Amino acid sequence: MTSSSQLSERESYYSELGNHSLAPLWASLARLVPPSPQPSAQAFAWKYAEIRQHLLTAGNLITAEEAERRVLVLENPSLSGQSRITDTLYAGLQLILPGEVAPAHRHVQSALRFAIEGEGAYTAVNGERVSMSPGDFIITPAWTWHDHGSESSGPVVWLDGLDVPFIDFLKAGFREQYEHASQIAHRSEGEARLRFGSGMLRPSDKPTNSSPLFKYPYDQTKAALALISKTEEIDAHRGFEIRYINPTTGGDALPTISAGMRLLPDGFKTSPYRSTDGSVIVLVEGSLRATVADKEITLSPKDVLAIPAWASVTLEASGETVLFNFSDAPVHQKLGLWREERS
Ligand code: 1HN
Repeated sequence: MTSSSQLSERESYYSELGNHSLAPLWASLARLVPPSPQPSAQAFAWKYAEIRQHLLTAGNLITAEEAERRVLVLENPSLSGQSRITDTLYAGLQLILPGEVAPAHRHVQSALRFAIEGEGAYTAVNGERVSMSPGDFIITPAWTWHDHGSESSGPVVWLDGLDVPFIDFLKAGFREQYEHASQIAHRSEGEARLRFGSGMLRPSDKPTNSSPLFKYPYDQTKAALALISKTEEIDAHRGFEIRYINPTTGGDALPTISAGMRLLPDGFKTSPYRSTDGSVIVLVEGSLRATVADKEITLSPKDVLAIPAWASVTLEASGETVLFNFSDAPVHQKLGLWREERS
């Protein structure tokens, strides 16, 4: 037993240590090296019907040009002020209005876009414009110039997912503004698809960190999932699932973020699943009842769900349900840290 006089002696010793920039490891060892992952993020859902009106208000208050990016950050309530949806990922919803341009820049953070609402907007990546339609998955690899614009007649919204917290942790951030608002298009739309989307590479093509095929259209994703769901056996914990890959490596489209689409048949309920990567779901079609750790959440199309690291997940579909998801799994995998548990 430690006596109260010993305890108070220790307390004054600790505060004296603090004056010399020293700290006792034994006071923080259990927190530093937990027996299992202890994310700060909580399971949380954003209802699109509620966010949409706030986004449109932003559209009345500030232009895309002035904001540079007119985005409402999906900030996990347990990480308030930190611009994170999970402990390690950034996500936000971006609005662009007819005729607007979000000016060109580049940065070392990798980004994904998942198109949510509206037709007629485009993003340009390294001189090639691609149009965005709901369900399309588009990437902006690290250090590629990118700007967005809209020739639509209404609002266009997409979700941005970035590895911002990782770059912040590493203090490795660089960023540059382009000399004009929009990039000069020096490739025609579809060039990346022709070069890298047909299962062919030139002998001189080297593996790249990020996918050179930067747009993955929803109609193709949907067709692939439909075929798989008719011909393959369903995974009891995940449903039918595809992942967006980098055709030069077979790995994930981005070096830090894995993304894919899943299909759950009407009435299908997944068995409990958890993994060390924190993840985000955007419901595309159908309806989901999700249980994440001990929280029950119902999702409608366009709603966004944050799933903390190592939280147990079950999903129950009403109607044929399609969901987009992304996570920081590639970082775990490259460091040999990734674990999953199927129960
Ligand atoms: C960014 O460059 C975009 O290009 C969106 O649309 C969101 C969040 C953090 C840092 C950079 C964009 C971003 C971002």
